[in-house]
Amino acid sequence: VETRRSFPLALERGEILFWLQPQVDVRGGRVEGVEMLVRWKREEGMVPPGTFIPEVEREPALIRKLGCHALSEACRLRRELSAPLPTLRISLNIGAGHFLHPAFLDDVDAALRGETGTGLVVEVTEGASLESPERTGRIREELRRRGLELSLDDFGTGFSSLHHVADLLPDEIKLDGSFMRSFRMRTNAFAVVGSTLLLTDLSGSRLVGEGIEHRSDVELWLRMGGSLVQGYFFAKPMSLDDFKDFYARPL
Ligand code: G
Ligand code: G
Ligand code: MN
Ligand code: NA
Repeated sequence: VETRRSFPLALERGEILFWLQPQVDVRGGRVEGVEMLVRWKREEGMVPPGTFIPEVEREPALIRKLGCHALSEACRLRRELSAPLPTLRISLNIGAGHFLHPAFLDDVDAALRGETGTGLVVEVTEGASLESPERTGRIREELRRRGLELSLDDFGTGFSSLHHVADLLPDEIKLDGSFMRSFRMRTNAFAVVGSTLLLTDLSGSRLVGEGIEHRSDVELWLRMGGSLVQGYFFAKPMSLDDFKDFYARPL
């Protein structure tokens, strides 16, 4: 009830902003992209999304508002970073309730304002894409027509079958961070990651490893044949100013 009333006001007041977490190509040794992660800037400090996103996601009007805000901020960020980093990918999270909303593509167009969507990546959870595979496939086509890419987030935590991935052919898959944790405990995660890498390689998409926290995670990822990672080992989500410093420094 608190969030339901205060979130729209927070949006109007400009208290909802995005921090950026770099996505690194550990093979090439460079920053390839950033994921925008929402923060609520209150007088008391930054509120992490865990405390309000679940409530926002339960309210279709709110998750759509947040998604529209993310889309327009992504376009703004792309303009701001286009000179120093013309090939940087900018990823944003779209909640299931917005992604499957009949007006989602209109919202994308409103944010693009006639520009191409090249460089923008829409992340949707594996679960959301499974709710409606046909619709997800159609949206993916429409996004692609506009130059945007589709990424399946939190991959491996749901019950998505390989059929689903083969039908959908997302541009990117983000392997959930829990695989990194089980990697460290030497379970069969190794086999799962290896086959997911093969799957993405053969289908011409990218696999991003999440939750990379240690140097040994990077080494493991490289040994498996992976290249793209995101995680605390390289950087936590940060402000735009901090990100500009981050990419100016060698990795
Ligand atoms: O940034 P953090 O690690 O605290 O994010 C926690 C959760 O909130 C993650 O599951 C992430 O996907 C979700 N999240 C972060 N930013 C956004 C956003 O802009 N929109 C939506 N819908 N979810 C987000
Ligand atoms: O969108 P998604 O659900 O993937 O959100 C990513 C979440 O994971 C964010 O809340 C982000 O802050 C968090 N995160 C990013 N890197 C790491 C990491 O290396 N370890 C852990 N535990 N969390 C991470
Ligand atoms: Mn994400
Ligand atoms: Na994830």
